[in-house]
Amino acid sequence: MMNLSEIAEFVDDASRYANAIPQLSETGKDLTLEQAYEVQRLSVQRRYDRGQHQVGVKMGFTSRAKMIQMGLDEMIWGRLTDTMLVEDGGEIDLSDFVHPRVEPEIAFLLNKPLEGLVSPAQAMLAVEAIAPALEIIDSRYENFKFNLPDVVADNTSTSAYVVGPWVKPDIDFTNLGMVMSFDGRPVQIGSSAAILGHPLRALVAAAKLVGEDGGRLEAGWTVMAGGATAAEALTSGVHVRLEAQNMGSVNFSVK
Ligand code: 0L1
Ligand code: MG
Repeated sequence: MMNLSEIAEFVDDASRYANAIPQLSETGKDLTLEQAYEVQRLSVQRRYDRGQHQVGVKMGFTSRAKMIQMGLDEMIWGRLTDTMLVEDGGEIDLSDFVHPRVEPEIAFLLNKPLEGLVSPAQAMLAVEAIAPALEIIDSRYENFKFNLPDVVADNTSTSAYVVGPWVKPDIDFTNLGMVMSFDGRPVQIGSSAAILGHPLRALVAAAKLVGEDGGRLEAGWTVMAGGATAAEALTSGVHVRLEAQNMGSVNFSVK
């Protein structure tokens, strides 16, 4: 059995070099959820050691659609670093990924820290802006298959994200239509309400889960609320666009 640092190196290398690896839980590396978060911390520390820095967190499994697609039903979180951000309208290269998928999300930009148990109203006071966003998830596990500790150890499949224009959070974003298109053809249609009934709940949950881990959400950070619909596999040459009602759009292309 490898120790937690060795497992962290194993998942970090898989992400760094875009290599598929066998599921930890299927190869004698069964972790508790607590150990899995420690592996995540150690593996992202390896990114920091290479000069990256944390710019936020992402929530996972905050919608029924995502839970059903992956067969898991507990909320999880992962760490976003600066090099994961792809500019709006930018391009990604498939060879940097194992088997990437994309999903429509809402992003929050914070203007003050949030820590532990906060009310939705308190969370809202820390929101500088919101934006339509796309998360590119890329489980490093073969066949995109994992159990909860596996995916947590793998930084919850985070690999890249694209954020559209930030808008003031003074619009009602409880139930806004979200249409994700590939080459102009809608592939996923949903609503911001699919995210825990209101995306702000994902921010409240992020403050709680990160707080339980001994940390806090920092001013200036981006918090990704989680996929509102199932994710779609990316293929070479595709142009992806998310149009979010009253919020604007965000797009990128695959080389
Ligand atoms: O937004 C999400 O729900 C992402 C979950 C991450 C796990 C995955 O689906 O690979
Ligand atoms: Mg996501």
